Amino acid sequence: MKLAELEKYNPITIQCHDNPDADALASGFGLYSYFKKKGKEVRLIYLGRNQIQKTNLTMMVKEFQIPIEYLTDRETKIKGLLITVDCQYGSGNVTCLYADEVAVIDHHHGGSELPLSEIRSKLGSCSTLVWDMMRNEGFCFEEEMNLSTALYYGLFSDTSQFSEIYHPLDMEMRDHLIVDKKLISQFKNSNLSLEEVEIAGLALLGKIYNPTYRYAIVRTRPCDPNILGLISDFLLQVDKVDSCVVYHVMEDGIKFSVRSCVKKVRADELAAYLGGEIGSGGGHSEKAGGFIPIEQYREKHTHISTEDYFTDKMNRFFEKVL
Ligand SMILES: [Mn+2]
Repeated sequence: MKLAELEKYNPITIQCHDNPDADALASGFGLYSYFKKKGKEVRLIYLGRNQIQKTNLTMMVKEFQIPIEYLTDRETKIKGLLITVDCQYGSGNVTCLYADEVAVIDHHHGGSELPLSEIRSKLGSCSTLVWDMMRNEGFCFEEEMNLSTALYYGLFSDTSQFSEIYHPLDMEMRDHLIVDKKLISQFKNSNLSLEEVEIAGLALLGKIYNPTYRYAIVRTRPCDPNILGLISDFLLQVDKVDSCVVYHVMEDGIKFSVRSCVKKVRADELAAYLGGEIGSGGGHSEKAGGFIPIEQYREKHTHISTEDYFTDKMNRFFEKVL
C-alpha cells in the first residue's frame, strides 16, 4: 500500500496502540505530519486505561509538540479513514473503534490483513516503515528536525538502543536522518522515575526462577505498562535466563510482557499462549506482550494465584516446545 492511496480520504484519524510507546508516538506523528501537509483534516489519538505518564514520553510530546489526544470514549465513531499505527485493527493492544474505513500501518507479526494495510514485520520499528512510506512520496525530512528526531528515537527505543537492528532500511534511516542528538540523550536518560526503579527493584527480589527451563517470572506493583518491558529487557540479560514474563495486576486485568532469546521459544507464541482463551498476546519473536481481562480470569481461575497461573502456563508451554 502507498500513502498516496489514502489521500482520497478525509477526515483522517490516526490511532496509536493503547499505552503508546515512543515508536507509536513517532510513527503516528509522521503520518499526522504527512496528511496535514496534504491539507487533510487530521487527528492523532489513542485510548486505553492509561494516559501517557512516562517521563521520556511526556518529554517527547512536549518537545516535538505532538498533537496527540487521549480519548476515553470507546463508543467514538470515526468519520472517514481510521489508520491504526504500530498496531493492527482488532488486536488486543488497541481499543477497537468503529470507522467508515480502516487502514493498518504496522511492523508486528500476525493479524488478518485488511485490504488497506502495510505490514512489514522484519522492520525494527514502525517509525522506519512510516519514514520509508513518506519518502517514497517525496516527503522532505530535512526541514523537519522534530519529526526526524522523533522517528529516530522511535527506532532507538524499539530496538533496545539500536542494538537489535537487522534490516537495511532501519540502518538507512538511522544513518540518514538529521536529528537533535542532545534531545535523544535527554530522553535516553529519562527512561525511569525514582519510583519506577524502586518498583523494579522490589519486583526483582520476588522473582520466580525455573532452572530446568531457564525462565523467570516477575510480578510488579501496578505501574506504567512500559516499565514491564524495561524490566523484562533487563532480566533477559541475566546469564541463566533465556525467557521471562513480567506482569502486574491492574483494576481491569493482567498486563504482561514477554521476552525470549532462544529460537525454540518464540515470545509472540508464548504471549499468545499465556493470554489463553480469555486474553490476548502477540508481538515479535523476541519481544511480546499481552493482556488478560480480570473478570474472566477470576471466573475461570477462582482459586489460582496469578503466580501459579503463570508458572503452570510457562511449564506447559516449555514442555510442548523444548
Ligand atoms: Mn513498534
